[in-house]
Amino acid sequence: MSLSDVAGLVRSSSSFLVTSHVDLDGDAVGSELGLALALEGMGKKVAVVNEDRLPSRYEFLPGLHLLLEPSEAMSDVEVAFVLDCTSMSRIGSVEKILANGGFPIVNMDHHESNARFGSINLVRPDACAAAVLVLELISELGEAVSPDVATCLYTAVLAETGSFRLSNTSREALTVSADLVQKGADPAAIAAQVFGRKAPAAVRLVGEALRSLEVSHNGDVTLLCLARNQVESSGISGDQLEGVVNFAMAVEDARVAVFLRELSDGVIKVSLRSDGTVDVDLIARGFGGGGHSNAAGARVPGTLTDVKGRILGSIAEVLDR
Ligand SMILES: [Mn+2]
Repeated sequence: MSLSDVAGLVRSSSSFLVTSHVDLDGDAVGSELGLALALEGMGKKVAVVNEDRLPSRYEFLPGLHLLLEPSEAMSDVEVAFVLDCTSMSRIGSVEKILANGGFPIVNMDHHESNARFGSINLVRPDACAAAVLVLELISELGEAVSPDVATCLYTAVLAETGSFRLSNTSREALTVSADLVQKGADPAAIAAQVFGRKAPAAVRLVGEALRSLEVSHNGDVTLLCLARNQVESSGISGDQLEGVVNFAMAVEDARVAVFLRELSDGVIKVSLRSDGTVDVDLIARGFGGGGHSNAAGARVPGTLTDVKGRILGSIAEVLDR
């Protein structure tokens, strides 16, 4: 099945559900809202449904009126789109809606490790972001890209390329971004929203994370962590900590950077980055997570100390190979 088959399915259907992975990031949110707004613009009924709440830094995006709670998801879905998501289990609780729905699932993703779980799978690992696939579908449909859609998709590319710094900052990432600016995305305004909206308590909490820095394995591995009580006493929501792992990756000579955050249910959220010489997707998959070779994550049950030991052990195994 190809892009034109998906376009045909869109034309012949009228009610859509759009979802993505848990631990919503910029590519997930931007791709979802961009696609949903484009479908709405075609006169379609569409809802964006996620397990997670929208991270506050993305509350500026257009299309928030299309977000529904999983409990509010409509019963007349004809087609579901799963964007930027490697497997059904990464969808979280929304998986139940899809598993029992009886409607086709269009899996649009750019992760190498994508499990091809959809009725239709459009997976292109060399795409810098899932948003690029959304843009290709809109173009296949012959629809114009509105300034609102351009804003969502540009935000996705900006976030997914780490502000055009990561190894997925391809020629395509830049040409697509230039095209989206042409269509109405405002780079400075978007960057200010995505990177400049932290509460003072969140900045102090990032400071606590930075003070926890540990460097090991002869400087190859850097690690930051935050315990549950640190996050809870700060009173800020964990989504304001997106990107903290990049501070660990900024340490000179670091090959693998780790950020561990203890969630309220005793699960540790693990974020991994690499300089490109180590495949952190492989490491994350060993803990039930996944991602890309240079940026991946997992949610691991256990105490901070226990999970830290296991993650560092797994990284050491790869480095010593
Ligand atoms: Mn992505």
